Amino acid sequence: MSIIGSPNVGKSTLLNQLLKQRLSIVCKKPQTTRNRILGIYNGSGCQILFFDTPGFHQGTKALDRFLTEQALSACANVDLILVLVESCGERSRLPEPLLTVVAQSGIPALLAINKIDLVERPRLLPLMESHAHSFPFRDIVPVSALKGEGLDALVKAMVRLLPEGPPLYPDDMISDLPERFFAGELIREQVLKNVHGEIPYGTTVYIESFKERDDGLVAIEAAIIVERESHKKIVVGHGGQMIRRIGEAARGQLERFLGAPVFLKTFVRVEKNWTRSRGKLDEFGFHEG
Ligand SMILES: Nc1nc2c(ncn2[C@@H]2O[C@H](COP(=O)(O)OP(=O)(O)OP(=O)(O)O)[C@@H](O)[C@H]2O)c(=O)[nH]1
Ligand SMILES: [Mg+2]
Repeated sequence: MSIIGSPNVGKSTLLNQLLKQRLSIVCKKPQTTRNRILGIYNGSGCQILFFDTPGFHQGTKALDRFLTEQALSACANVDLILVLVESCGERSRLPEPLLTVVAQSGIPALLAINKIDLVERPRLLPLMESHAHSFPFRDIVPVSALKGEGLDALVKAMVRLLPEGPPLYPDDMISDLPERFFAGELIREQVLKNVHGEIPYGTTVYIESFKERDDGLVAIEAAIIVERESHKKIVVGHGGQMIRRIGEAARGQLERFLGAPVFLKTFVRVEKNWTRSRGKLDEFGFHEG
């Protein structure tokens, strides 16, 4: 099943809580997730395959179009769609263009209202009622992905709505994506956290090499790719201060994720306007599917 919704509503936080692992990177800034990411949930007697997706928004650059395609492709070939909204403010509204796609797909949809830790309970009921009138959701579940509230009820609702079948993956597997993909994501997460303004949106991380040595150490070389020389200066920082901070924080996260000591070498490379080029997206691993 797929988790879809506007940017920043907490899709990746929800996936991580369900899986009890930091699989998909999370940031307080929107447009964090860039790929459709499979997470495999193994509960008692059930396996649920989740796709985390980029927040749905309508930009025009090649990268924006890629993100939208990833979100939309998640509305096909699944048994259930989980739409996520927030419990107050602008993002508590249903994302209309996405709902149109869901309606056309004919796939059953479930709504989760997230971030209920931020609102008073009496406010939720009118919101749930209004959303129930707007779209034929099979169920509506209030949750707090951050605090882990309501997740049992959410999983129950999903199990009820999903068809039965044999498990598709071994029960110790958590994703089908390679470790080097997650390595790039963990480094990009640190760029998002440490570099402010627009720069992280024009940044990607390309893993040039990923080697597990015989002594157990994992040696990773990563290029942080930016759009302009002026961005490179900021990501490198005064006397290399920023890139060192990003590298150190990322190395800690990588060691936790891989469960092994990591030697990480990072450098910054300029690729002019790569976010506008379909060819460059392909080169950096933004593949359809
Ligand atoms: N208070 C509160 N914050 C939350 C909750 N769930 C997520 N957040 C925060 O919301 C922000 C965005 O979370 P993400 O999980 O990155 O959101 P997303 O929908 O995956 O965002 P994109 O990948 O950019 O589309 C982060 O700062 C989270 O900590 C929640 O239940 N309560
Ligand atoms: Mg996300």
